[in-house]
Amino acid sequence: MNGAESLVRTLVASGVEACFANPGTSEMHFVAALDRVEGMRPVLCLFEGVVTGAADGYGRMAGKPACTLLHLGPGLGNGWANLHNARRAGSPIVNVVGDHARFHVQYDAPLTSDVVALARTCSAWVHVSTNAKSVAADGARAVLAARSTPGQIATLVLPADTAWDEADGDAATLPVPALPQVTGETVDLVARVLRSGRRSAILIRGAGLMEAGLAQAGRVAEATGAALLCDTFVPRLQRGAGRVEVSRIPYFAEQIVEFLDGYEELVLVGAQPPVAFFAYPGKPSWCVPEGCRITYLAQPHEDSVGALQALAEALGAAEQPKKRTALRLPDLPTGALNQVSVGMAIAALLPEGAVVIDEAATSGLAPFGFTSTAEPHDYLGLTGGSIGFGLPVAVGAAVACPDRKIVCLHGDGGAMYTVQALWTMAREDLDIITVIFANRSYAILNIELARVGAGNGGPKALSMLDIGDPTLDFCKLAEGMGVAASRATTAEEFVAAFGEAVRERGPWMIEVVL
Ligand SMILES: Cc1ncc(C[n+]2csc(CCOP(=O)(O)OP(=O)(O)O)c2C)c(N)n1
Repeated sequence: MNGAESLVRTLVASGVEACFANPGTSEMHFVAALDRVEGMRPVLCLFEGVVTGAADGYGRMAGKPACTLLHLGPGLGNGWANLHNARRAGSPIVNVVGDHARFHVQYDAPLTSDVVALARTCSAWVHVSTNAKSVAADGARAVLAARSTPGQIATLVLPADTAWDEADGDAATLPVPALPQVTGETVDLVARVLRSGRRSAILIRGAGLMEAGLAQAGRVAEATGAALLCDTFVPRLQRGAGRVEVSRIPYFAEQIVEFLDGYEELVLVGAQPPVAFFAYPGKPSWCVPEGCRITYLAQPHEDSVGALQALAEALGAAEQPKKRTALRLPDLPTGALNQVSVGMAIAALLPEGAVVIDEAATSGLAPFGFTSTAEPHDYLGLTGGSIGFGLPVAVGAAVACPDRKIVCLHGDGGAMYTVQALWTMAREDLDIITVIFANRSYAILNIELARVGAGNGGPKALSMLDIGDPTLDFCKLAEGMGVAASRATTAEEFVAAFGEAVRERGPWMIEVVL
């Protein structure tokens, strides 16, 4: 058995069952090992940004890591932006990067680069394997690092000779440590804060936004009157009918300030204090109201669901929250096609258990609003602000959850960053409906141009924000990659197309002409 096979065997034994890959010569032994080892699903992606985004989506939905397979520094560089988003989401990823054989590095061949330097900027754990005999154990450690709470990116650099040299066999898997518990003192402190009578909010991120955590948070909210909040961009939120609802913090700095105005106590559960996404001249970056006290119930690495439950008990809260979202579906829209009619249609037709991935940018507000009372679903947001995450994350979510309908809402600008994901959707026959909001513009940047005080923009400036010439034909792009496609110009056409895509299985793309 060579090093590559010992590594793949160890990864599979450690629960890593999917490999999103774009390999090259230095990864050929890893690729060959995939045939000799049962249990690893290889998924080819045609650009590394798709590889890393797919691994992010898989990690968010499976709650355990997939591995990537990237080609030296350039492959890692191409995949970096979606690793950044994944890092911000706390996604577990075993990021395998092939490199030159160690004896080859001295010759400075064309693909030689400082892989480790690049890897450090997006990874919590980086290791270069030095020996075919230890590469399996390195793999086991990488899985352990990736599976910490929250998840981390563990980059294992695999020099080609450590893959092809003889190994001793696979390595023992490593047990994942139990989650650190929040102390009773902390729970009591937060209970006192929430009983103080001061106006309070609880900002939750991570496991606390899953159904079980939300139920505990709902108990706390009903016992104390505290508001339940989540960040603008959440890694994963379970919402819709039957769930305890949280209010999402808005995007722009002044909106956040207004939204948080009057709160005197902010309790953080796996979250950081809210700040503005960007700095603007004369506008605040720090958005917590002056005089508002911040108390941490649980840090991101701690058991936030357990902490919320302990808090609910300490407060003597009722066993179950009384208030859960009631199913309320909008009427099917007719007439003009815009984000409101699209949002109504999606909310009305969304199947139970769907996974909604949101990179709809300026078209996302209405769909988010209408789906709040739709069938229960998961919602995944753009945690790191690097656009081009949605289509790849949809790929990974579909591989992780083959029995769930994946609905990917995307701006046309962002979609062009990683449009190759459509090809993988077709090749793997993934059950994904992609909705592209074709406004032919970088619309958000038109808003930002004025907001940052850069003026209204002349023809050159405005041309940098316009993607309408030539017109992108998303139907042709999708069909050219094997994905069934249709174009909607009215609400009726969208309802018909989305309804059909919900009933059928497999990848669909609907271009919403705005
Ligand atoms: C990697 C990366 N490059 C550039 C940007 C800057 N950026 C933010 S939004 C945006 C355009 C988004 O356009 P689109 O997806 O069509 O959504 P719209 O704003 O039109 O709703 C750009 C280029 C970014 N966020 N990330």
